[in-house]
Amino acid sequence: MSHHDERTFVMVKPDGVNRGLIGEVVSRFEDRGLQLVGAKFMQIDEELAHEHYGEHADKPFFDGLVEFITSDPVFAMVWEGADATRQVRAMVGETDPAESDPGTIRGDFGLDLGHNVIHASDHEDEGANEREIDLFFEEDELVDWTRSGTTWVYEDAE
Ligand code: IDP
Ligand code: MG
Repeated sequence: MSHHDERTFVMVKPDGVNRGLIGEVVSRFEDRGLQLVGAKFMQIDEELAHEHYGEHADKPFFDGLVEFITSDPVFAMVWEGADATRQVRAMVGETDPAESDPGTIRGDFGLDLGHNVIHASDHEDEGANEREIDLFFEEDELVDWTRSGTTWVYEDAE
């Protein structure tokens, strides 16, 4: 393992999928130099939605959030790279697209808190990345590999 191997969970939500933003989102992380190690186009069921968003179970928006996230397919991904969880969150923007800077994914593609295009593991929630990866992916669905371009991303790459 090197410090380039941090993994984080990312998901294009049903609004992003319906708006045709899967490719755009994937491109941004690829362009940054992060490496894809897993991806799955899937529909989230009620049980998985409750587990994934369990921390929000007592919030007034919870039922609507579960209904939204189960309403249509999502594109779930695992991205790997140095400081991946924090870097991806910075690229995603604030929870509310209206408060997100232009240049971030939510700041470029969203206007509404309830439809904010993308989910990414919270870097301030210790272990959220591993927990969410385990929830959505089996071990054998993640690929150990090194993208050839990655050797040019890091000065100390082997
Ligand atoms: P995050 O996605 O930026 O980590 P969280 O606070 O973890 O934001 O909330 C999870 C998701 O719940 C948000 O991405 C958004 O889809 C939804 N959400 C959060 N707060 C609200 C709200 O006040 N109204 C409606 N939906 C909300
Ligand atoms: Mg969160």
